Amino acid sequence: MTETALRICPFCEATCGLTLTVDDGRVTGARGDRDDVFSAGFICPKGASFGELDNDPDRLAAPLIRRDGVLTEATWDEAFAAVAEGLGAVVRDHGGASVGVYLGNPNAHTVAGALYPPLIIRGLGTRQVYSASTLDQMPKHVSLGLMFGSPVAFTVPDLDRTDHLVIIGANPLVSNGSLATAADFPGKLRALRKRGGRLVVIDPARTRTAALADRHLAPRPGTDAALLFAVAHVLFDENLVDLGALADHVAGVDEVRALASGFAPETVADFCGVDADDIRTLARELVAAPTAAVYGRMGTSTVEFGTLGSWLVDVVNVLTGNLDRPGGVMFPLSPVAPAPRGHRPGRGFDTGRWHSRVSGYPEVLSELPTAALAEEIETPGEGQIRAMITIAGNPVLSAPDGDRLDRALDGVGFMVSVDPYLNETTRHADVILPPPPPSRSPHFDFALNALAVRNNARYSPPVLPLDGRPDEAEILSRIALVLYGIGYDADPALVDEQVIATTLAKETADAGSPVAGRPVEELTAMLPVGPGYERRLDMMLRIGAYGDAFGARPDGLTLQRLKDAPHGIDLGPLQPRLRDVLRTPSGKIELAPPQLVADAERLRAAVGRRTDGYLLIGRRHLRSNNSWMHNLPALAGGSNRCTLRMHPDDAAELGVGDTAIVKGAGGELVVPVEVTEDIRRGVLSLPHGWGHDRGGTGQLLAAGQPGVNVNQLNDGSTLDPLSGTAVLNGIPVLVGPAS
Ligand SMILES: Nc1nc2c(c(=O)[nH]1)N[C@H]1C(S)=C(S)[C@@H](COP(=O)(O)OP(=O)(O)OC[C@H]3O[C@@H](n4cnc5c(=O)[nH]c(N)nc54)[C@H](O)[C@@H]3O)O[C@H]1N2
Ligand SMILES: Nc1nc2c(c(=O)[nH]1)N[C@H]1C(S)=C(S)[C@@H](COP(=O)(O)OP(=O)(O)OC[C@H]3O[C@@H](n4cnc5c(=O)[nH]c(N)nc54)[C@H](O)[C@@H]3O)O[C@H]1N2
Ligand code: SF4
Ligand SMILES: [Mo]
Repeated sequence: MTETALRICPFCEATCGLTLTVDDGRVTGARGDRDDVFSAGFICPKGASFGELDNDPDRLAAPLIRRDGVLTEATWDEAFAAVAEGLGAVVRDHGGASVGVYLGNPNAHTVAGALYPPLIIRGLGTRQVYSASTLDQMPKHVSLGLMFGSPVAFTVPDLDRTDHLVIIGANPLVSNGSLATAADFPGKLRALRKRGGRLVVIDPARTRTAALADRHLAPRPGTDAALLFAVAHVLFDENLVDLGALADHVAGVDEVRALASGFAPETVADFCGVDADDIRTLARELVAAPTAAVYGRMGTSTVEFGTLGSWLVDVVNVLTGNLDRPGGVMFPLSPVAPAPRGHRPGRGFDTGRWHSRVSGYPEVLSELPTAALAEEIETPGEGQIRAMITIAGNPVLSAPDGDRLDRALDGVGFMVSVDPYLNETTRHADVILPPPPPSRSPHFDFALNALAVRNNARYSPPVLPLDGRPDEAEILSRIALVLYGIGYDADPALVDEQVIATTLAKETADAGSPVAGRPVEELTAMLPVGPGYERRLDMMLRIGAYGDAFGARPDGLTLQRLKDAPHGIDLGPLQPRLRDVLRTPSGKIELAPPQLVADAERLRAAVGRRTDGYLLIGRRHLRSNNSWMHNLPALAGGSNRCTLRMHPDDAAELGVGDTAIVKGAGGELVVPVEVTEDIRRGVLSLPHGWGHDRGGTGQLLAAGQPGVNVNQLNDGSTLDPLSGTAVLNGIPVLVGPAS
């Protein structure tokens, strides 16, 4: 029997609504849901492959336990018992603080990943917490925290209304957007140009996004912070600064003026590889446009000056009066954000409340740099990592120096991985607990709604039944039960009910809350009968910004309302809301936080550096997703390949033919070469997530066309100091013909 069902796509930040075709209990097709309030029918090749991914025969159907050194299928009860025993022993002998946790990217795309890992970390009481964030967006968290007092006060380009968009180091035509949740990013860029707006792209490669732009600047990798400082310089120098409505809400303008004075376009032009005139034009055009938004992503983040660059993106948005106004960059309001409580000065934001044991890296958002995970496992002494929990991550491929991490994980006392695949990382686990495929999982965008270019609320319940296996919420809850000392076989609902009780106690005691003073039992009794994650979601929606305040605002959101609107509820365009967002002690935007002012000195010193030599950058592909979609026939073929792109003049000069050898601080690789004019001279690009040739994995198709692991070129010693983020773009390499 053929049916259709709606399901939000969990494969990237665009969160498209899909219409799945279901035949006899299997997903056999996926198309864009034209009635989805947010995506209006958009879909990409990954979403269209939903069925193939859901049904991939290499997905683990049952848990694996290591027996006599070999991972073998086990029952769920045996697997949880093994986790209880393995983790229990390490916690008993060395304490919960000796357990490391690594959280990978898909945690941002699952209900379970949003709700349960914090409870596991709290249950352990560990500071050995690592995630994909320090391979990705951590610099943005730090700059937002320092400027606005909240590390999650994301400044998102108002794509639908802006007149002038500057994209720096992002390729949304391929990535479909990141830290700016927009279904059909390509369509929105075309619409911008159609309505007479302009698109500027700053990227060392002429990407698909750059090809669409009115103007493309191709800087040397790693130099955007200097370029943006020069833009600020021009704004001051030519009297173009206009804070507009922000004028009374900004501190530190004079400090920024003083700092920027050292970064004239003419001073940085060689370092950036961009003409001074082009930088001046960039600045003038930003000011001339009625509204403008500067948006930076991976290329401004995972670089040597990542936090400085992320900060300067918003410095320029502020100096041109484009922050918090329609057409500029704005703060989304998620349906699970707490109901705004008006302006209250906050405690601000700081990092370095503790430091990593071996290299002394500062904590950032209670995390340590993933680039330091291997040394924390390997180095003996008090606080050494003795056990690992990985959830939805593949750091052996995604983090620097995978060979070292591979060895380190091999030596860890006990490891449990929650992951649907046996891959380069999970092959080291003692127990693998596979979550069910997406068709059997619920979806709500806890994280990404706070990044959406239009406010909205959508929920997908599981499309298909669980068939006797636990969902990921239950898997993670049972790990939490072990750590709470309650026992894995207790009722997992206990975990959710405890969160509900604590949250409502706090909320009802807060005079600013819409449920202030109400009895907790009364509110708890109003939550729906159903899975714990649904009860928590309903609670969050009801005390949230659009919520029904448990009946006090009868028109407000509840989970039932979302279920009754399967194509979603549109909550309107982004609204100015700076006063609600600001949590700095001063109550102002801190344009010149001391940590950033100090770090600018490091940049100033770099501007004089030699600019010869090759720099390596990354590249994404439309039919790939980090390391874990190379196992699907529909996505793995054709141009989705692990090749080294280089400029023809570089290839000719070096005598490089079909194959090159690339050497970096962490190792060397022999790679097939793709010569193209679409990359700046002196720059090479190689995608990440490849290198599926380690053996002992269960992704057969991927292993058959493994590619190479670009992160092996990187020894992980170079981090953006303020955020602990690994430098993945703009790493110096040597390249030559492979003999
Ligand atoms: N050189 C270089 N390195 C990079 C990058 C780069 O641009 N260049 N990009 C970095 C970035 S931005 C990121 S986000 C990281 C990603 O780093 P990771 O998150 O460590 O790696 P992924 O490849 O995304 O691995 C995701 C894992 O989640 C599993 N998974 C998929 N769906 C589910 C699910 O529903 N539940 C669970 N529990 N598991 C699931 C997959 O099987 C896979 O093992 O890589 C980083 N590494
Ligand atoms: N199809 C597909 N979609 C994805 C993913 C995927 O693997 N495949 N991964 C998802 C994830 S985890 C993330 S975080 C997002 C990332 O989303 P994006 O940031 O949009 O994606 P990237 O392709 O990494 O874009 C980074 C761009 O920066 C450029 N660049 C590199 N170095 C520099 C530099 O120093 N300066 C400047 N100005 N530019 C530079 C690169 O050439 C590249 O075009 O994509 C997500 N979406
Ligand atoms: S753009 Fe992203 S969310 Fe939309 S269908 Fe593709 S992978 Fe899914
Ligand atoms: Mo990412």
